[in-house]
Amino acid sequence: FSVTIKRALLSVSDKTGLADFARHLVANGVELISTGGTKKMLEDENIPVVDVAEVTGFPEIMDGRVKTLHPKIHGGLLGRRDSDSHKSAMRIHQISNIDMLVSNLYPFVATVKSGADYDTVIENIDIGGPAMIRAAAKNHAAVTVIVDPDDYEKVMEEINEHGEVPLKSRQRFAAKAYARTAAYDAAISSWFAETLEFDDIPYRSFSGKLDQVMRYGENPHQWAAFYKDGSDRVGVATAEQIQGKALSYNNINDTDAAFELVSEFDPKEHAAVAIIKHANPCGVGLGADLAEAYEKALRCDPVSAFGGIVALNREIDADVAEKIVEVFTEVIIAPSATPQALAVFEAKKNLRLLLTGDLTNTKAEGLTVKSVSGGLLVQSRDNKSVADCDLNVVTKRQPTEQEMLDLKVAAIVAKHVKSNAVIYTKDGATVGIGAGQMSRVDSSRTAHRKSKDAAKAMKQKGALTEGSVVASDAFFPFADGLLAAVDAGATAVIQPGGSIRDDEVIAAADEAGIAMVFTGMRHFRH
Ligand code: 93A
Repeated sequence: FSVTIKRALLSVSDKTGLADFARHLVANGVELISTGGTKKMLEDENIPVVDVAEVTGFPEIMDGRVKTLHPKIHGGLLGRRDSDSHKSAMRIHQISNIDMLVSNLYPFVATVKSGADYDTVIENIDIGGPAMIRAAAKNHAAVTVIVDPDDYEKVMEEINEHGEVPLKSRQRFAAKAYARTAAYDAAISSWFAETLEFDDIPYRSFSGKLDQVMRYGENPHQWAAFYKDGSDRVGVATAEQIQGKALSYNNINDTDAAFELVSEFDPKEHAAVAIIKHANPCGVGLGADLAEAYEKALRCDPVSAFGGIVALNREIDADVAEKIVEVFTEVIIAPSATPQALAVFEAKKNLRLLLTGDLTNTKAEGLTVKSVSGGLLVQSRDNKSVADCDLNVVTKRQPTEQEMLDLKVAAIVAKHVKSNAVIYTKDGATVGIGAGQMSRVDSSRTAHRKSKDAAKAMKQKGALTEGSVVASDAFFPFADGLLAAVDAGATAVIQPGGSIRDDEVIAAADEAGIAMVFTGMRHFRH
């Protein structure tokens, strides 16, 4: 049978590009049918169109809740062109074929985002649109379904070239259509769950829109793609890339980690810079300005900083830009950059620069998803920090004011380091980072050893950790982890507390004459 398009139904909320597309269809002899708003818009453009009510013989009722939900529409979309019984049913009931459906849905997500009230959100659940889209997609053997204005161009080209839309394209559009209705329903279901705090909905879906397919994943033999979930949370997904090659899978992962970390520091209080490798910081520095903060961050582990990702919490100026380009850097991310800083980066063609306009909201709610064999692990994101804790000094010695500041910085950095995380800080900068070791003592020792290397690189004796303070992402199960920190030269410790051997650990701290603060909040990160 022929799949020449004779009749098309157009019913869209997003009317972008529709007039040109409709004109093209009319020029190719297609009859158009439309619902109220779409019809009005086409008529305003002088495009001939038939009212859907004329086709159904039934008016739009209930404020438009029922407009296309009718056998004349659904029969026209679903009838098999190769079935005598279908053809006979169509004849008997005076149903005509609809060969193309162009539909996009009531803007449910945008309505939620706009902060609309409950009733308005409910009214923006589209019923007729998804029903038609699913029907047309099922009958892709004969029907073309278009849910995305970005596809109009391709369809026009195909009609020009073949006089029809080829089967392969109709199949592709059908796949896209079901992905669209699935994502739409997922958004509705999530909204109910979030708004009404139903946390036991048996099927919870997570959906995103394909943004880019990468050359490869974490390794060259792995396929990878970036799907954006449409949330307006500022970050790597919303950033504008000013220069450099496309971001790789690892770049996106690391850049996200970097920006989440610097966003913890209020730019009005401190300039903050984080240098990230393999999603762990290899240096974090605070300063009066970014240049100072960068120098302090770099000092912690200049060897690892090579090929790293640099995140900054203020507008990048030329001073810090000059310093960053001295070290081979993969990606830079910041809220903004001065024209002078942009000029410095421009000379480094391969350097990827991302500007976000703002810091990310570290307090935002949201979910993190991780796949395991046979399922997905889902949890609310870790949106708390040391700032939310009641701090409790458990030792005889109180931390000094400077120690307290550094303890808080260390605790914030520890939240962003893979467990077991042990972080030494001094004068508003990390001086030793122990990440991802299976034992806390090992993390403590690794940080100490690396800090000796860093001291050597600066032609200093000993280790940078001498006279520092230390944070641990989880409690010290035994005194040995704490003693390793004392051994590295720490004078104060911050940790969640809560071990059954807390007394032992506190006694060891008192004996060593150091101060210890309990936060009551663990920050595992795996
Ligand atoms: O309210 S609905 O769920 N009931 C329907 O029967 C129906 N038919 C199409 N929504 C329905 N639509 C939707 O109306 C389409 O999906 C589209 O988003 C919108 C287009 O309406 P208008 O042409 O009046 O702007």
